[in-house]
Amino acid sequence: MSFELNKKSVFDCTVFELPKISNRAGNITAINNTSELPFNVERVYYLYDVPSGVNRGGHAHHALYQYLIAASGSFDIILDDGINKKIVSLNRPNYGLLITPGIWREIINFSSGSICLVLASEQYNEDDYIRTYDCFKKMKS
Ligand code: T46
Repeated sequence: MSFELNKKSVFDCTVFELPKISNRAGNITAINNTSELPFNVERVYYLYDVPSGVNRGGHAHHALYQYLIAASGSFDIILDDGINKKIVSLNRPNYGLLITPGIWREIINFSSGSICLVLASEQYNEDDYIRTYDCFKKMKS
């Protein structure tokens, strides 16, 4: 594991606002590679129809950067770097959370009908996942 991954902390994971274009017909938010996001988007996916009380995530990534948006409704993200934890709430479509590699995350408290839109820096690769907390703690030590 690289020193870079080891030193990533929850404080590197920030919420930032996206531009919003408003008129009488509503709002548009556009996301352009590299101008709004600090990575190139290689994949887009979204979580929806999450049953009440169910959590998602529960893993970390070796290399993946992701930007999470509550495209509809709301949810909370618990971030954990092995030392510090923080909870972020997302509930507006023009705000998103950047999650760096090397951060354990759980997504909880999905509101009814919520949609978690995710922009990711890599295509899906199971080898990039750290799926057990024990492995995660070893990698961070
Ligand atoms: C993350 C949170 C926010 C694919 O085939 N392609 C994909 O792009 C993704 C994301 C998943 N899958 C498959 C892999 C599993 O068989 O879908 C199944 C469920 O995936 P997972 O358990 O990883 O789903 P979540 O919601 O727990 O986690 C996902 C992302 O994997 C993860 O990176 O941060 O959403």
